[in-house]
Amino acid sequence: MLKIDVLTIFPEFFKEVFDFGIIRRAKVAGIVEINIYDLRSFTTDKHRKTDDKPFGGGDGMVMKCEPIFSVIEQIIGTCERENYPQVTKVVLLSPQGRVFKQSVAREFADEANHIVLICGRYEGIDERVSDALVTDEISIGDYVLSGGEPAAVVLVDAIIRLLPNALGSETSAVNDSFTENLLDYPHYTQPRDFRGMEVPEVLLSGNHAEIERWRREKAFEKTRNYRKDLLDKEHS
Ligand code: 9D3
Repeated sequence: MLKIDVLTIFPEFFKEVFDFGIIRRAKVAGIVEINIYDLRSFTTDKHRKTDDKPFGGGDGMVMKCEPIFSVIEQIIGTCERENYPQVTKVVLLSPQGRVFKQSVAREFADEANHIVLICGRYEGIDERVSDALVTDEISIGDYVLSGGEPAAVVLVDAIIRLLPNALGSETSAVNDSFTENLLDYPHYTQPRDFRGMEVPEVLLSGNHAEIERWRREKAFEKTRNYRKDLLDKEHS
């Protein structure tokens, strides 16, 4: 059982997002447990402040470290990274992190049994969180989000579907090394003729060797056209 804890100042953001499809099924099957922690409830001051003005001046606000240290101490039992169990990952979602890839999802799915996701907001998070608590800093790509919450959803989805038995018997997350760095081939279903747009003849032929060859060719063609970087790149 993988435990995923999400730390956020917007717990409502996650209320429905984990209750559909593969994630819901994995929860019901006892493959994963997901808990949302409201950082505001770990504040101790009268105004329940999760952020404050930056030392040194400047625009914007910085997330305070105390609530984050408190919740980590409660859920892991220590807020010293050196004392975490080997299988515990404390992940800070941030634009400064290493970019999330399928290989990173696999790494987490294979190695962790407890993943804590810290969602930042505002201009940033007090650096002492990274210095003392965080084992992995992750970005989901080169665009600006308003916080780490959407990124946390992306990680949770990508990791859970890689867990043993998370997908139904009908599908498999085990891609062979050949298709892993290729875009998918085109898919068609009924009707055969939709407003004059016809399904490629080869798919109706019943010749499975032919079909396999066509799909492989189309996958390469799409990858060459849209994602040449995937073909150039070294494996994984
Ligand atoms: C406008 C503030 N920016 C000044 C250079 C820095 C900045 C701080 C915080 C930009 C975005 C954010 C909030 N983003 C995330 O917390 C985040 C994120 C992202 O923005 N892009 C890709 N992955 C991620 S993971 C977390």
